[in-house]
Amino acid sequence: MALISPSRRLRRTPFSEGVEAAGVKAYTVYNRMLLPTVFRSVEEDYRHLKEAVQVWDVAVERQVELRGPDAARLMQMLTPRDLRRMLPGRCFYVPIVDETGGMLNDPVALKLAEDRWWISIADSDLLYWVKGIANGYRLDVLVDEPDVSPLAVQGPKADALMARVFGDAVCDIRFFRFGWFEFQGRPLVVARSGYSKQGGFEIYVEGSDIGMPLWHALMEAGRDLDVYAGCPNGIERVEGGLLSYGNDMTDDNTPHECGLGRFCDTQAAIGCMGRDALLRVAKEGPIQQVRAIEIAGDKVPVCDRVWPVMAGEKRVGQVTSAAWSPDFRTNVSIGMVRMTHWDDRTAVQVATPDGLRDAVVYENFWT
Ligand code: THG
Repeated sequence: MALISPSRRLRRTPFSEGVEAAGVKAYTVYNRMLLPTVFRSVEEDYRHLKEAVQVWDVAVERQVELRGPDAARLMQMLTPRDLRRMLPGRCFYVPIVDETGGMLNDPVALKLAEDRWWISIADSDLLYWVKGIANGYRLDVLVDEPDVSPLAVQGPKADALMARVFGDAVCDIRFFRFGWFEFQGRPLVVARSGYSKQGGFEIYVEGSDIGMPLWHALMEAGRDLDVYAGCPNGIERVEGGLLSYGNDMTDDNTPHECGLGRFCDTQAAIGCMGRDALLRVAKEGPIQQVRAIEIAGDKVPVCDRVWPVMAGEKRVGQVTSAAWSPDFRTNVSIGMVRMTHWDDRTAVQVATPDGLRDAVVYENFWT
């Protein structure tokens, strides 16, 4: 592919300088912002992520902030997950659905206070849907995109690195919870979360001006830990079954099709825009669902369009993300498979760009 022309529409991030100095080799575009995809090579980045610690510029995970007396009510209108027992200091993975029950986004929601929330979004323009609802229902809430940019610290040595910059107390943060920790006298939200299965943290950097100082502080402090710049890894996230909005699911899919039924309590989610539609479809159950699919043969090409999943002449699904896994010595992939073929270990074929390959459907991902 040719290069992408920079312009003001394609936003840089507070960490772009550090990303460039580390020798980023490729980007994708996410929420109209640059997201690194490769530093040394996808395979080298993968190995390093599993053995050391990486600092990720995930500023593309933009925040939609809800602030005001109706913030909690508005948040519940967006998702079929029951938020009534969610306490401040918690992160929740929340499917966001439209009035048909279709997925609009799959963000992490942070409850800062009863009247203040951040929705840390995947790649879709959620801000306008949320503003539309707030205004249409005349809610008493401000909705905007604050100057907050997540920086992720991921990998087995993440605790060691973070303790050196924020103090030992960061290690006490439990999974999907957050606390406030100071950097250069500024309180920042630090959560134990991130788009990998290797463990780690996300620092919600409030104020672009401290982006590079924090980047440098982490790189300095982690010299002997082999810290390096990294990014969400296309192999590791498929092994772990972490879904990518726009790739593995779209607004044509319900949360149940996406395997996100465990994050829905539709009956209890009173006010959710898609509640009636989801209650209707939940009665029947989904007819297709996300699955792990192992594709035989040597390394598959990049998956930049759907690959049909076939059972003989019949199309029974599609693969939407795929990669060669060095650890599992096979091609791992994520796809959507029809009910007739979604049982564990069902044999199918996948029509890749370089030909039909044998494949096996699994109910569980690799990690
Ligand atoms: N962190 C933050 N914002 C994000 C992402 C993130 N926004 C975009 C994108 N990632 C949203 N999608 C996901 C997908 C998966 C997870 C988080 C965000 C995730 N899932 C865990 C899992 O499936 O194992 C755990 C979910 C749970 O148990 O609650 O972490 O990564 N800030």
